[in-house]
Amino acid sequence: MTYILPALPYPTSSLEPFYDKATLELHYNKHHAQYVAKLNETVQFFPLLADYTVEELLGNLYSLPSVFRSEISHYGGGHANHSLFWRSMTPFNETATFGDLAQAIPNTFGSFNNFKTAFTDLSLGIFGSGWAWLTVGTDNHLNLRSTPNQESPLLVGEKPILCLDLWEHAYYLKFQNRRLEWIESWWNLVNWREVSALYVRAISGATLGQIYSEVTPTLGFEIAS
Ligand code: MN3
Repeated sequence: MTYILPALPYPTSSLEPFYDKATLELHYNKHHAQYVAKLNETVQFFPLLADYTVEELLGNLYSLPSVFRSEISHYGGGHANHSLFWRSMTPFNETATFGDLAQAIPNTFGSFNNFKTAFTDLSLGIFGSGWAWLTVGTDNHLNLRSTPNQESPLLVGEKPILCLDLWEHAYYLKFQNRRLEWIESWWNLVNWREVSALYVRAISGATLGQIYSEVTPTLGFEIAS
């Protein structure tokens, strides 16, 4: 398999003012694209991996040859994490959650606001570069977790359904050292419709391929490539 940079489901200017076009384009065209290129370099001489999606690579990392593991964790994680990051944002202001997730979040965290506060605190507390996650755990319960660098929750068997990039490259051009402003800005962009769809597939027993490969609606925009 040759891994490809997924098309964005919205124009690069459409997340303004919450996510600026210049940062988004640099982030997508340079950072994410580089992870895809390096992942392809890593797997090119290993045809046994040809049938795996990037999520399946990460979910089965410890059954892969150890010589590739750190590269697949880093470059594959970088590819999978950013792919989820893009699809879990939308230019349409969605303040409500949808479907089963609208019940599961308050059931797990007490209220939607508690969840939001806990996720924000988690994001603020990450040292250095990393990610904040809402995941479906192996017991099908919702979890909050952070990971360093490009590590994916898929490495420990959890299925991420929402993520926030806390690497400085994700926000420094506009927000500089004001990480809280980036986090608060990003909340305006969460694509709850998509996160809810991922949740439903994740708790249904669907395979990693099925959970993440389903085509994301283009939201009525022409695809920006
Ligand atoms: Mn990033």
